[in-house]
Amino acid sequence: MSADPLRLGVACFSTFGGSGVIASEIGMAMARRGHHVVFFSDQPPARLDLSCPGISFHPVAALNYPVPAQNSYAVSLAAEMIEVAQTEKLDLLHVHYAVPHAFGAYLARQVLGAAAPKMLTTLHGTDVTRIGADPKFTALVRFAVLAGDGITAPSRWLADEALRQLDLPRESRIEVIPNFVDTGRFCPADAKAPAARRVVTHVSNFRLLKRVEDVVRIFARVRGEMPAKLHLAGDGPERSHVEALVSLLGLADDVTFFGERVDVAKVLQGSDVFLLPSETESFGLGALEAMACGVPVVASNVGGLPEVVRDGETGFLAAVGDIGDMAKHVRDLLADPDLHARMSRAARSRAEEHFQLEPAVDRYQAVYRRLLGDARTSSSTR
Ligand code: GMT
Repeated sequence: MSADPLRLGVACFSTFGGSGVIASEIGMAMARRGHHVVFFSDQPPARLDLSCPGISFHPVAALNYPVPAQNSYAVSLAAEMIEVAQTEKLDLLHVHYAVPHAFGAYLARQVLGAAAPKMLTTLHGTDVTRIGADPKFTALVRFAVLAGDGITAPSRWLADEALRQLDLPRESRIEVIPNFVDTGRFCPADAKAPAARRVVTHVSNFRLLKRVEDVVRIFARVRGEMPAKLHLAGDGPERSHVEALVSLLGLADDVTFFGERVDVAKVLQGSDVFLLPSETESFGLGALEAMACGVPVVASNVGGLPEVVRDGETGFLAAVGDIGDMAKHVRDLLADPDLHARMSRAARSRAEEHFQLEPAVDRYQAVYRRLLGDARTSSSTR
């Protein structure tokens, strides 16, 4: 139990995506340390355990008025934050993904005035690389990000990209706290369990930038040369196109769609290679979770992925859209047990050595304390 518990408000997406996972894991770890953590979202985030003591959830209700209701999430979030900040005496709002969460927190703080909680914004990726990069939104995103007391990013690449895309002042401090994984839960399959047999896996929110059709085309090339299975977990706007491509290529018997309601660790433990051919990725949490399960990764050489996957060591990186090169790497891994075993061990070791959950939470806790002007270090509250 912490000697001096913090009272935190966390805003994040509830959808199947890394930012909601990271927000949930930090919040639950802080609650286990004795802090009080309130979550704000449209519904409980997928991996948030509401039975965890110290966690509470406040749904962000849509405006109960028909005309402006559609795009009112930031306003509804602000209203919820204002009420809860007062009743729960929140010390700090930690918003994950700038749009719309930083807007909501900014509005709430304006209303609360001097009594407002501090504000930390964690950038996650497309909030900068897509929305922030849209000239129509750049000034707005820049304003909301700078309106808080601190900024973090999960990779050096995204921090640099935010400084550039949002044209942040040179003195802006974006602290890089790499994403992390619970290596107890995400671990290699039990040696006694049946070994995966040439199973290629992809997990994502099936957005266009994930290039899930590339996953299917890469798999088709591999499948043309050896028996193999493709496991797809997650859901999103591209799912129906992907299903159509699977049928068109005659792969339906070898492809399984698990959807979102799935134990991701179990899916990863039943696979041999993880594929992430994205167009952009600030970090690639799915790749890290695969590595923690001892699954080598074949991914695009973009964004923050090289900070996660070591090319030629824990998997392979290839140019975006180079289906041939990625298929070759997948085939090599499936056909060469020694190469696979070596990369599997290296992947697990890298996750254990560089991306553990508790040290990352220590760093977030230290940022919270710093923003609150608290001289006590995070170690005094462990
Ligand atoms: O844009 C997405 O793919 C979803 C987004 C999210 O909200 O989870 O993912 C971003 O944040 C993750 C957690 O930090 C990162 O692992 C993903 O790489 C990042 N996605 C992109 O940059 C495209």
